[in-house]
Amino acid sequence: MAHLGLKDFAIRTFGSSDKLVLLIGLGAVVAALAAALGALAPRHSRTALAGFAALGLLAAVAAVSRPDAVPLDALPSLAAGAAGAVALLLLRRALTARLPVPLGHGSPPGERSTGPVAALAVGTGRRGFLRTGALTLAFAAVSGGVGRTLTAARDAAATGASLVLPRPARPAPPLPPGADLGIPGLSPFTTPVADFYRVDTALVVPRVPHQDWRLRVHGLVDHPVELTFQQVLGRPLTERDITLTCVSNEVGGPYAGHARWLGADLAALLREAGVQAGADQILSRSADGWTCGTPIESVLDGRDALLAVGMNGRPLPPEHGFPARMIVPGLYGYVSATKWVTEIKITRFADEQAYWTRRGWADHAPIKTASRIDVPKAFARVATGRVVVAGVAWAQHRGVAAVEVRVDGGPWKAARLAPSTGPDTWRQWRLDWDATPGRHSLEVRATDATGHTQTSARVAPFPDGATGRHSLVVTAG
Ligand SMILES: Nc1nc2c(c(=O)[nH]1)N[C@H]1C(S)=C(S)[C@@H](COP(=O)(O)O)O[C@H]1N2
Ligand SMILES: [Mo]
Repeated sequence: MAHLGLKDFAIRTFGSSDKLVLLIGLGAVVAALAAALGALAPRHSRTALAGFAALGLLAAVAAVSRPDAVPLDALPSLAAGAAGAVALLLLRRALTARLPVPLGHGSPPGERSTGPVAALAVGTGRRGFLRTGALTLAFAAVSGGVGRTLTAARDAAATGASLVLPRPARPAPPLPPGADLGIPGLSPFTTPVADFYRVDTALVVPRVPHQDWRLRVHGLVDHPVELTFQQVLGRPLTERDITLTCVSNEVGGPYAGHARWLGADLAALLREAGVQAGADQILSRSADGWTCGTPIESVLDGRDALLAVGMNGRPLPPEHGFPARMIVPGLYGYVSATKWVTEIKITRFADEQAYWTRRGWADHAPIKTASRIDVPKAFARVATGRVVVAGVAWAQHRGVAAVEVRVDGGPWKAARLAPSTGPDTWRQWRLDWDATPGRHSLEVRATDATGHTQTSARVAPFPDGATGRHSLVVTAG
């Protein structure tokens, strides 16, 4: 069970929006280790130097073990380790050079000041130590600043902020009035891009300039193709409302969002390439090396699978896959929604596995029927009398047929559903409840268009999505 827990932790921690916390934590740990090595240095200089070398090596191994790594990626880490060691030597020389008896083995005093490292030192004694320290800091700041400026310039070119996307050849049907019930605290029907959940294995968002981007379609196809971003924009584009959900979403969890996507017809692209008999998997790969296995039949069965370039009327933001990503209605994101996609290989499930399926997650993962109470919030205090209970429900590519709510385990009552926007989107719902004073539990369940009603059996997200009903407790009065 422990390894399942770890996988869950990994998909969420490295996946969700807590990356800033992760980065700050990493920085703090490295700073603490460096300080400890510095404290060690006066008495155990060899150990301290070895410590910096080990830190650099560790970081290099981490960098090279990333899915898209090239050997050169080890360089910054090795350089950082070496810089740490050199700084340590400089500072130590500066501090000890004036001491009457040199530390360590009794080498002649002259040797210490003529060594290559001592020649770099800018002073000796306490003043020298401070000056060397200041110079070391300045060097770190300048090299860090130069690095940041270079990445910022590259990022600006990569964001595509100035891009204007073509109009869709097939626009999305307008949303029926009332698709958004407009209830305060209820998730808006269309999730603003800034609030859209983010899940991926990338610690730093990949920045892929659209000018350099290519999509290669190959494998078990008659005509391999390679597309530029301009060529994708030149195809007839489809606009569709599709709700995305993550397999690691717990019952009542936040990892679902709705957007209006714009993209090229993925099925048409595959048909042009000519899928060969026997192929059953689309193995897609992102610019950062993550892979995803999608059943071919789900993309070719007539649903609106997209090679998406737009989200809510704008180019994809870098966090959500600029310049292009896959969107396949009805399947959890890890088997359908490759961001920063650069490669589509037609293959067979029996021959190749993708990033998460190699780690035990299911290779076929349709989104399970689910519902969530958004208002009132758990443990909220509400007035007695009429209380609006509201939320969202989803059952992508089947459609939500009914939502029911019950209070304190009593009879199920039908909630009022917002008008349908098709089988691939979530639906908002509301129920007016007459609250009596005291503590109450609220519970929700959805039924999809195939007649399946959510079970009460609680199952964890691993390996193919959670089941169970969302419930919460509120106090009226
Ligand atoms: N390149 C890449 N694409 C990815 C992932 C990833 O880790 N790397 N994660 C997938 C998962 S698990 C989900 S749920 C969706 C989330 O898409 P979003 O971050 O745009 O909400 O992206 C999918 N696409
Ligand atoms: Mo996911």
